[in-house]
Amino acid sequence: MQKLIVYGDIHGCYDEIKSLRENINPQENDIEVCVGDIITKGKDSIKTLRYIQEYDIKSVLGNHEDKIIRYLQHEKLKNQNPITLDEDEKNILKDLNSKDIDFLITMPLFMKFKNITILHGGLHNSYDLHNLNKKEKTKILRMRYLDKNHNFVTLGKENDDSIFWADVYDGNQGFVVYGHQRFKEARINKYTIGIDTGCVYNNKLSAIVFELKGQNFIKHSIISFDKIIK
Ligand SMILES: [Mn+2]
Repeated sequence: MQKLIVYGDIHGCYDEIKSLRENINPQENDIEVCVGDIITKGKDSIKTLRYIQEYDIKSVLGNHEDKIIRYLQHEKLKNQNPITLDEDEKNILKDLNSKDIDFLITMPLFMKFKNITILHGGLHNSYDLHNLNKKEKTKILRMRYLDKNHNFVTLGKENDDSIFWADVYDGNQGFVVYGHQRFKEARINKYTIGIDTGCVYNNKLSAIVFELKGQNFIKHSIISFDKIIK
């Protein structure tokens, strides 16, 4: 039976993605997808990026890949680059080869497999994923909280009235698997599952494994691998 395997934010945690994947033991016709943020923060970003490519694992775009891509695009314009990279990002950039860059720039904002939609941050009930405007595209990568009128709340501006997007999402763009916002355990709502369990913050790396039954992928299990703390 074909499986759809979705990995949470890896952030350069190479040992953990390798171990988690070996535990899941994907078979030849299974589909493997990352929710983005494969790189940055952790110790092995490049090694992780190469591993993902080597095993033909797909990924949607994360805000951390997006930042590197936007930096590269600005560099081509030869103007003052408005994006500032930290040391970690500079080191990653220095080690990227042309294949890595091709992989990064072709990461899509979302992927759909039957009834399952995979994206990095979140979405609003008004969004049509196949017809997003520029602002909506940036929000797909970054969405966490909405205000009481369901407008996007910038990171750090959330308060007691803020609503987590997944709590009001009505399922109109399919069942969404997302990352970006980290939780101690995978966060399950009626139409969503948040799969970033903060591996790079010393918690664990998680994946959700669906099985194809008829025309739909049905939730099967959540598998995690604890962060290796040396
Ligand atoms: Mn993120």
